[in-house]
Amino acid sequence: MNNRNNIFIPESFICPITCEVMRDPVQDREGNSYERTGITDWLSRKGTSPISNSPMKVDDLVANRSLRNAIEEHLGRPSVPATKAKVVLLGYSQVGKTCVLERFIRNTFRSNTVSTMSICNFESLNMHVNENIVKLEIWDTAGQERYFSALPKTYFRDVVCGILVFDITDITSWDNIPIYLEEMKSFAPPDFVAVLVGNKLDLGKRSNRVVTNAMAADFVAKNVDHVVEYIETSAKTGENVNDLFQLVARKSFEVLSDPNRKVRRNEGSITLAGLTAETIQGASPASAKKRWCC
Ligand SMILES: Nc1nc2c(ncn2[C@@H]2O[C@H](COP(=O)(O)OP(=O)(O)OP(=O)(O)O)[C@@H](O)[C@H]2O)c(=O)[nH]1
Ligand SMILES: [Mg+2]
Repeated sequence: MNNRNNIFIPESFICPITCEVMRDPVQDREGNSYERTGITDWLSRKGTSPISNSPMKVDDLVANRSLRNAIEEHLGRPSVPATKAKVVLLGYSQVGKTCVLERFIRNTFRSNTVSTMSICNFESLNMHVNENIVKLEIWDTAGQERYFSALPKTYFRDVVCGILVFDITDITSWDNIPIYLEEMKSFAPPDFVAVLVGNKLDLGKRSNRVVTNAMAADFVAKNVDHVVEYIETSAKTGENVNDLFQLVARKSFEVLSDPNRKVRRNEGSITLAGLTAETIQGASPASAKKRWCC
């Protein structure tokens, strides 16, 4: 039992290495949690678990978000107010949008999923960006056209960051990426950022890859106004999934903390509930050009 500044702190909130309340807990394969910096430093020197003494690597560690949220909840939420960022997952059906989100939030993977049919799935959690806290509100969308086209355009109104997901082994999913970007350009605030994600990296390693790094890099280069980075993930193995959302939190925070943001959002025309005059007046170029590969 711990008592710091008259607040009761359960043992499970204390890192066994640093003996401090954990801010960024990570979990090993045996289910033990540690403060990230403490265990990283320990492993670089010893290479074994401090609890069982068995061999352990930094790669064996995964973020323990539920514990972090529990700690923050217990301590009365973070002292720094969170900046809220609406994030939307977009991409063709079956590319793994729901699985990537599940991997990040619950650290689980299902090999048989049901296609998302609504826009009701959203997850929210706090992420640290240096000393700041960004509350990511991550909305999953349906990739199937009949459900996606039913998505109200107001849905994009306050989106700060789009995660454009394709499957590196599926060319159709790649061919559809520009459609999602156009959709965001038409309906999201003008300063939105997008991260391009090539998912199913585990399959690509078995020479099934059809979308190359060069193709993705070329797309980013041609869309630098919005697409800020390309990252490859595997929801199955978890590879780069945490890095993806850390990147999303960082980029979202950059957008939201830009002092010129408000000015830019109102630049040149009226904005009605986040929609620009161009959007209000005419049909979007995206919807005119829309081509779905079914
Ligand atoms: N091998 C492998 N399979 C994956 C990966 N991510 C998702 N899958 C599989 O791909 C299928 C589709 O995953 P979902 O997450 O449901 O795809 P989605 O993009 O949400 O699909 P919609 O909801 O229809 O838009 C499932 O069978 C998953 O198990 C991955 O990284 N590697
Ligand atoms: Mg889905």
